[in-house]
Amino acid sequence: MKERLEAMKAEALGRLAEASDPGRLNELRVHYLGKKGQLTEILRGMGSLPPEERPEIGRIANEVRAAIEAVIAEKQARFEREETAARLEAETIDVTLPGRAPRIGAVHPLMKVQQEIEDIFLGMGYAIAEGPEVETDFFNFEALNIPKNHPARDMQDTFYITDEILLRTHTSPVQIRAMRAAGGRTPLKIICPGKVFRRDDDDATHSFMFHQVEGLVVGPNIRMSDMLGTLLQFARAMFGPQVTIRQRPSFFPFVEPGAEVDVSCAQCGGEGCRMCKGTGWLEILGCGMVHPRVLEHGGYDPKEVTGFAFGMGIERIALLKYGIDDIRLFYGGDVRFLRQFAKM
Ligand code: FA5
Repeated sequence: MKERLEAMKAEALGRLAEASDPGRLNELRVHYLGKKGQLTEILRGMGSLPPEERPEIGRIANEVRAAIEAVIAEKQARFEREETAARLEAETIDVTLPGRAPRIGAVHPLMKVQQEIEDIFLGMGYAIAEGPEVETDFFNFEALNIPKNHPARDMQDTFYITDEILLRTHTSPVQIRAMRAAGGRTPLKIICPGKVFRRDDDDATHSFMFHQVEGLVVGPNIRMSDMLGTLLQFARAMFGPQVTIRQRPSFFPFVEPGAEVDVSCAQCGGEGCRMCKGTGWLEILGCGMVHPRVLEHGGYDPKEVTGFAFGMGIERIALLKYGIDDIRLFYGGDVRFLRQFAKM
């Protein structure tokens, strides 16, 4: 029996030495040490031994078991170490590789200018109002003192959807909506930024869709000088403290008197340059004192209150502010153009 145990030990150690993976190791463990394994099989014959020999055989059997277990444990540990090392190797991150920097977007220059205009007027106590881009003929024209067949309709070539529904040609209809929403309350001070649409041919300074900001103030004793002071303050906040403004008489049916306001060219300081076409001045907006009939359409009594209104093209302000010479660049979606505004 002793020889059988020794022979089994030698065989087991030899086969264990050749085992090359944890699965095989487990097979051998079960084969030699398992409940139905070789060692149990041999020990089953103990009963036939004389009693004095049994302790000796028991000792040898324990030694054999311990020797086999030790080799299994040692190989098991080695396999685990190798597996961990292989996994670490496979998961290695090369920290010296250059990273992939995410591309950072930028606020569109038109939205930047719009936000800047909003900030300037919010700082002067104005609220922001909004109105629909699809408008009725009434709000876009009639209520603004431009009846059907009035020649002033030709000033804004219109996209009609039906006879009575159109794409708004300016932000001025929001004047009427804001006045009606205010229900006669004064003072009313709002600006309204938004998209407008005209059947203009696209060129360097015109687009069929562009953006305006409307302004409206209504209250007792609102005067033309209030309007000019407000617009001067706006022009200086937008283009720099050195600029000044001038007004030229102009006609819009919804104001009386009406004017166009020019700002002195910030590029040349009024000397005359390419930007201002040698005049020293740049037109930025239309404005005027709100026509009494428009106040009435808004629910105000023109004997009690007066008001001023203005409307500017956001594209025009952006062209001047950034020295851009073609409005179409704003709509092209060319990231090389747009990226320049990321850090401004
Ligand atoms: C108006 O739209 C008036 N509603 C402005 C106004 C409001 C006057 C309140 C008085 C009181 P006008 O048609 O001039 O006015 O347009 C205003 C500005 O929009 C122009 O100065 C110009 O900067 C811009 N604009 C007009 N047409 C286009 C176009 N096709 N593309 C880009 N900008 C345009």
